[in-house]
Amino acid sequence: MLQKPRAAILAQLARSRWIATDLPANPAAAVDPEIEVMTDSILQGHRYSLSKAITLVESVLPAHRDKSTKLLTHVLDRRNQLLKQRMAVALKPHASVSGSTVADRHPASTKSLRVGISGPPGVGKSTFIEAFGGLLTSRGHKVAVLSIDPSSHRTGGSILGDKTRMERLSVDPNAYVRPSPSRCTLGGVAQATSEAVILCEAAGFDIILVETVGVGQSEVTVSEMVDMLLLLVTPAGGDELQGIKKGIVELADLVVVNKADGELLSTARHTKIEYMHALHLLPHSIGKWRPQVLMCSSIDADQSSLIKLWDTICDFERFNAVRSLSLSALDLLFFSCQHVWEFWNLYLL
Ligand SMILES: Nc1nc2c(ncn2[C@@H]2O[C@H](COP(=O)(O)OP(=O)(O)OP(=O)(O)O)[C@@H](O)[C@H]2O)c(=O)[nH]1
Ligand SMILES: [Mg+2]
Repeated sequence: MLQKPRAAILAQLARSRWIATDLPANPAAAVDPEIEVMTDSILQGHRYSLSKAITLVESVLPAHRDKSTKLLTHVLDRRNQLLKQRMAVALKPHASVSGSTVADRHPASTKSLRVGISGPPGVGKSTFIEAFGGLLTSRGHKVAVLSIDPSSHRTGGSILGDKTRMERLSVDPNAYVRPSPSRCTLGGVAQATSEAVILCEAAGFDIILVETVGVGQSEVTVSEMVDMLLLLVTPAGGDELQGIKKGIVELADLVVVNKADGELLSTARHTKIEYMHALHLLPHSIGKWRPQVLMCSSIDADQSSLIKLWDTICDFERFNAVRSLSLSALDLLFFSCQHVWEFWNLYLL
């Protein structure tokens, strides 16, 4: 069970960023010098403090739970202040582009994109993240990689495997790779991962990649904490498609047929068409993003498929930005109509 303040923090921050400014201030957290120092260090992007903080939120010791709740609250408070300052600067007429305030230059005052990467074991998630993460850091992004693998306590080899498959990203100064927490339950792992996401954002990582093994329930959990869910599938015939749970495909914003290279390229093309047909049969709400199917190779040197994938992710972001703007405008219109109607009822009828 989540403790109440912790649950409140997570509920508010599961998807949003700076909206959680109304969180009740926690004076205890503000006066704890250790929390203060740690928060400062995280906000300045120091990865040692970030790792220490993630270890703290992963801990199940009661004393650590209390401390990590204080830390999360304080980190959120401070980050929200920085974001507010940044917004204020941006809204000022003739705001300077170079940025003169602390918030303007602060790594924690940028908006982040959370992408969940899921798929069956062996589909190539880690290899994909290594290649895709490298592409993003080369374009000036700061990328954090977190993984949810509730099976790792059984197999025991997954943590080492991921580290060796993300060799370059692990030593990239603009990337941060965090192996799976070793808790046994999916709920426990997911909670620690949500909190780790918050801490990585505070440390200035603007793209958070959350890797999960395709075991069904973990996709549902991950899809609730990310902006976009990417489902990696292997180039295989219809049998494979039958085997993948319908629910997982329904959750995906992008289906990516991985390993589309060499001898597998033509199979990948067929698989792509099969998934396009399958997605076409799923119900689709008007005004919502229609999931797309792409092919990709994580080992191709030219990276063109990864670049196309990134462009599609950007399209998705733009689509959702426009959608939320239109929804806000509709809300406003509805609100005004309601008031006109009340006024009409009260005074004119
Ligand atoms: N040809 C080809 N092979 C790939 C590609 N991506 C990954 N592989 C290979 O697929 C195998 C599995 O890759 P991983 O990245 O470990 O897969 P994973 O999904 O992370 O595996 P788990 O973490 O164990 O679930 C490795 O042998 C990779 O070399 C690709 O784009 N093309
Ligand atoms: Mg992996």
